[in-house]
Amino acid sequence: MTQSHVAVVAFPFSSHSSTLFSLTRAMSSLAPSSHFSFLSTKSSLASLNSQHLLSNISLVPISDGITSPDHVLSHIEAIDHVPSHIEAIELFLKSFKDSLREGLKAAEIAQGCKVRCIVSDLFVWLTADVADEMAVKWVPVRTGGPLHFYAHMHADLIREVVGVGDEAIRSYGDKLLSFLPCLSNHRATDIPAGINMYMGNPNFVYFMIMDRSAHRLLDSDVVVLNTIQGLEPTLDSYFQDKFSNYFPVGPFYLLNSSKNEPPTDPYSCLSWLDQHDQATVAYVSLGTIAFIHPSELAALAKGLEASDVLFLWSLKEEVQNLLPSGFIDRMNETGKGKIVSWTPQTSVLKHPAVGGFVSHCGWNSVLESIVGGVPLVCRPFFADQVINARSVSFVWKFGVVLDERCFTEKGVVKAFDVVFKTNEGKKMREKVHELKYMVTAAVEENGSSRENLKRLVKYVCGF
Ligand code: U2F
Repeated sequence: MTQSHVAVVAFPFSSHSSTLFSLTRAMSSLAPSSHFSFLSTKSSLASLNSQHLLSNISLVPISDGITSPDHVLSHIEAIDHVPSHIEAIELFLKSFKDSLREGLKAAEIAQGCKVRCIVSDLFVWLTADVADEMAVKWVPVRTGGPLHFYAHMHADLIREVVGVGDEAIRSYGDKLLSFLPCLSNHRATDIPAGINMYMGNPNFVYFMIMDRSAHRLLDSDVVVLNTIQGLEPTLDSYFQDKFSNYFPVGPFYLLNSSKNEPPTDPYSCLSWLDQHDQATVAYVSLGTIAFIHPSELAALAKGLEASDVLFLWSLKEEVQNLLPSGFIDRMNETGKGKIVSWTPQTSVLKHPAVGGFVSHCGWNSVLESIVGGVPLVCRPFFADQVINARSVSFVWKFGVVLDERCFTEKGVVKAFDVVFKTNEGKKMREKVHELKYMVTAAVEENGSSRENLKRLVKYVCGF
């Protein structure tokens, strides 16, 4: 008989749902007599690696907010290069509460058991209202970089001290934000653009999500983070003081026993890497949603070709079509680089041939780079990526940020020279190895993330 029924609610865009699914699997394997209903949109559920589905997890579809089957997302073919998912997010959020109520009802009927607790991605902060209606606990989970949320939780103070708008940011210059202990190594230009309303439209849906969810989090006494105790000690102290139930249980993807299963590698990336010497290949991936302008894409391609470092590039097929003509063929013929639409990234980063990672600094990629012991070349785009890139280069010192934070041919060659050929690069490798030991120890038996996971399971399942 099911002891308790826990609902887990995903944000169905980018890597958010698969990250939360990793945590769900880890919780469910510690609580075999509890049931976990994982709620997300149909397409997001279909993208999960559900061969790992345990018998006490069920997948529950909720609406994506698209009411007519003929609805075509207007940005999909956008010539102004607005990412296609923005309108999809707006539609999803519009009907979210109703969809969630329906999904929860269906889950309760299917299990014959009331939901006792709702764990949700912080990005679907509206879940908290539904949990209140049902008089059950809401347990918010931050899948991305926690420091970024700390900044949003202090948005009013940052606006007051730094000011608002591009000019305010410029005149604050390179001064460190020492008025906030956890951001005392960061500058005004590192904080999320939505806070100071610079760089574009303040109504951008991501800014709204961060703002609302940070406010909602301030009212909560519980938070789950995809981080490791000790990685950012000042931040640990803040969260520990602020939340009576603080659960740093990352990296989520390392909590599951299936880590020993062979990776899915449809493009034979690992055997390609096997042919190369230690630390001679740069791995390039800009995550699941960052959009790169074609002119910058061409600059990156030129830089990769001009440098004498080999490369493996994960690049979606539709974006491969935007590469300069002849580039892919030349790289294949010369063996200089391999371009594929998907890689088993966590295994790639652990391969000895990989000596550097060109990344947008999405939080999962940062954690996976640490676990692989690989220095980063950072080209952050938005959200937490800018703050993460600063932490990587200035606080943890295992990477470089590209000049002007964007790709140029010269910039790529210069960054590769530093990471692959200099003493500075060697030091970065040593630094990232120190972090790697801390992070991997946390998920070992008795490690901090393992122990915190046990506490979390007790908290959500109520035993
Ligand atoms: C959003 O980030 P992204 O999904 O764009 O990027 P990551 O957090 O780095 O996650 C990408 C995941 O996809 C995997 C990779 C990561 O786990 O291993 N992957 C892969 O397996 N193979 C590939 O060829 C390419 C990727 C957001 F944009 C960020 O700002 C946030 O930090 C992040 C987390 O919430 O979500």
